[in-house]
Amino acid sequence: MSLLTQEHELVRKAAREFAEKHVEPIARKMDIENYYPREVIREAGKLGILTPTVPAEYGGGGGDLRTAVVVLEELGRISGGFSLLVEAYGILFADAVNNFASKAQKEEVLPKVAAGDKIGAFALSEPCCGSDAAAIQTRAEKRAGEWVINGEKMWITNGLYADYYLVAARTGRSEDRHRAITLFLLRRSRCIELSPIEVMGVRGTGTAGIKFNDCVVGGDDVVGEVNGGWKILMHTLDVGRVAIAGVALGVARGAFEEALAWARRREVFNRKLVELQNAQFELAEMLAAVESIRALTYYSAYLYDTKSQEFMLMSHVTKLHAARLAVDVTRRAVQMEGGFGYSKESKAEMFYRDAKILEIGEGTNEIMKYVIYRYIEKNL
Ligand code: COS
Repeated sequence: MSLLTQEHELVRKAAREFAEKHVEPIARKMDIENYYPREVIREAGKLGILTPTVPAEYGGGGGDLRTAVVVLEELGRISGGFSLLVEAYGILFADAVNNFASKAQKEEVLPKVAAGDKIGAFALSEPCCGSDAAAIQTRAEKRAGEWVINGEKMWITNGLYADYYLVAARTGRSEDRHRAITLFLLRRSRCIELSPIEVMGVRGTGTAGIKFNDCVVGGDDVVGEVNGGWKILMHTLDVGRVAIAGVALGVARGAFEEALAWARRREVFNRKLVELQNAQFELAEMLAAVESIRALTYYSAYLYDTKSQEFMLMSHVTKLHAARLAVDVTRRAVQMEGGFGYSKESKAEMFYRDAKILEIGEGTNEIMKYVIYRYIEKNL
């Protein structure tokens, strides 16, 4: 049984063409100059690629999670940075808004974000707390019927350029941890102070530190319910973890293709590199890893699309393995290319750096194991 339909394959074709035509020319510029591809984002918007799961009535791709994974795989094969940018944009921000925001909020935000005219960012992590999300300190206080937000966020993808932020803030006591967190839709304004963060890989993604200085929003800017933000965060991260596996799949595939092309053209000891059994075994290891990521990722996306109870566990199993395997495949690709692989001329070098964040972002490997162990404790 194939987990992908003909429709998914059509999306793949369109995403691949888009990636080769529009992303390939700017992939290195993103990486080397930390260039944020504002124009290519607009181009992606025209095809529904930015927000694969947002309904077509809002200008999104109208697909399911498998559709999103197909898109992220194809983008990641060309640029880990562009794929991650779209993941944070289309899943963490737009899919969350689509799933949990009010009709009025969706009507305001989604058409512009889906088109790439306005940028959306998901703002959860803070300088104090990444893994321990229930400890966040950004605070929203009710004053005269409005909410006033103060605090600081960190590592926010697309944060530098966003017009809309989905902000997690504390709306009760710190001791109440995850039961006192609310999500707000915050529009870009002068109360927001942004600072760029230089990162090792997935560069050109507009990663920012953000300070909120008395940002005022109305009661109708609450997304979901007051003190009900945690459920939205966890659901969004569960989905995001499979989407990240889609990025990992693309990056690993891209690195494998690089290594294969290199081994076929490189001459060593009067032979092509690919004729040496070590190179053949390495390529076999890489493809085996790529196909393992593929199987896990599409299976988990299918579990979500079919509302299976197994989804939550499998999203964590998948993210854990996909991220590790992507680091392994990209490391092998660099090794196969030798000195060239270590140079800035090589795409394998970029993929290797791009892969590392996948073991950290949207839940570290350790958090994946924490959640999996909680499952064992409760169910087995
Ligand atoms: N999906 C759905 N629900 C989840 C969940 C998940 N993945 N993980 C935890 N929960 C639920 C628990 O079932 C529990 O629910 P109840 O209050 O109904 O019992 C609640 O959330 C609190 O869970 P727990 O007691 O395990 O909370 P902890 O604070 O110990 O742990 C973790 C929460 C570590 C799982 C959470 O903070 C987390 O995911 N951290 C990583 C954050 C992250 O990925 N940041 C990166 C953002 S990059 S965009």
